[in-house]
Amino acid sequence: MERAVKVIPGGVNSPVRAFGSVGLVPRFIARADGPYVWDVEGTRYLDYVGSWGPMILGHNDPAVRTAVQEACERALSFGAATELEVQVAEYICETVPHIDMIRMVNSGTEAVMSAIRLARGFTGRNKIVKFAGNYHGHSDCMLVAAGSGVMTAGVPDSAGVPAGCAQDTLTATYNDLSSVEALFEGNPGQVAAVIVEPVAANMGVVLPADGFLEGLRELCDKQGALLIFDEVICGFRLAYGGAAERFGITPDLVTYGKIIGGGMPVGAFGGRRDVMGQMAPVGPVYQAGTLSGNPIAMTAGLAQLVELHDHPEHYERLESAGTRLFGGIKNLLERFEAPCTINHVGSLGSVFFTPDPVVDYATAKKADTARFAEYFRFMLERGFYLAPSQFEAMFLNTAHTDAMIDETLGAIEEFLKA
Ligand code: KE4
Repeated sequence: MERAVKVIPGGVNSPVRAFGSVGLVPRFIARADGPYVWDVEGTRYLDYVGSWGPMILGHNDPAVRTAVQEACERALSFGAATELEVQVAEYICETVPHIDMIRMVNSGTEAVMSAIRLARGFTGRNKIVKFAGNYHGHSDCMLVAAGSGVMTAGVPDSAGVPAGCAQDTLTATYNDLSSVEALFEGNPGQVAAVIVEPVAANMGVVLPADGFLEGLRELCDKQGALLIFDEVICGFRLAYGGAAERFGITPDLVTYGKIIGGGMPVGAFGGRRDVMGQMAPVGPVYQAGTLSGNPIAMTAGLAQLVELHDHPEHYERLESAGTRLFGGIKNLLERFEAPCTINHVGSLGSVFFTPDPVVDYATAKKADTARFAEYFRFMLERGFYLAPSQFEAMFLNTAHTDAMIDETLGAIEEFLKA
């Protein structure tokens, strides 16, 4: 870490990795396999971060690894059209009902930035509605009341974002449809899109209230705005078709990241053909990327998606593992009357150190982050690697066994007793 901070700001290539809010020196990870990571001192941890979501099959999955190793024999990057990119796009369009067309990029941030520009280009409108506590990557206009690392750092907006950029970003309250209606009424005919994390996971996990997502769909239809589901976390996790499938809502555009790359840098945006058809080179909305659709990244992503799609039992396992872990934590919190609450869905969950229900940014911010830091440190010392922030999620993967989950519950029980 002393070496790192001399040459990398804060010693990390992404702020939330710095362990700032948990007051520890970050563990430098050397290798991973299945549900485990090992740090440079050889200490093994049961990993509940999974690279923040991508490692849904566990680390070093044989199907993904062998496909990548074999692809490397053929070269790393061409910057040219390849059949593989067509195969990946065809596969996703065939297996995800609401995706007519898709464009590959290199990160979730890039996917959201591109989808926002597309929505503005398609509608001819400038305003974008987002929700306080939702995090959509670090493009300028999305760093307004953002979640994840900015929320962790307690600075929901970033320096360096010109007022001119932020002024077109309107912030609503998650799970509060009236706050969205008010923004539409206050900006008639000006809202290009509403972008939402269909299950929020960047202020900790916050589930959509009954009718919330349906209400957004209706409002966007009524107002002529596009509904963008940011499924960078939910996509291919909450179901193969993501939150859109799980909750039965059809967005106009979806953004992906994480799982779609199988651990390699991949983002994507896709959806309605009439909207996607506005993208360069066939339409007026420009977007580009040297390494977009990179052969190695596409190989890793396709291998992971095919494994997930061809084996629905993976999703049954993720559901049962989530019920065991998060249901088990809920029982412990009740048994010890801990001033905590837990939100979870499928293989995603968060323990909040506040007794009140967490349904939006304001209630999430009530959490006792100092107490979370104690919990994090307690678990890390016992070999459990959690996301180093109250405002992130626990990510289960198919490599976590019931025995490992029960061990985790045992450690949490010890913490609650202490
Ligand atoms: P990336 O640019 O980090 O690939 O994706 C940005 C992004 C967009 N949308 C959602 C819903 C996201 O959760 C993310 C990124 N997630 C964070 C973890 N909460 C990435 C971890 C980090 O910043 O290092």
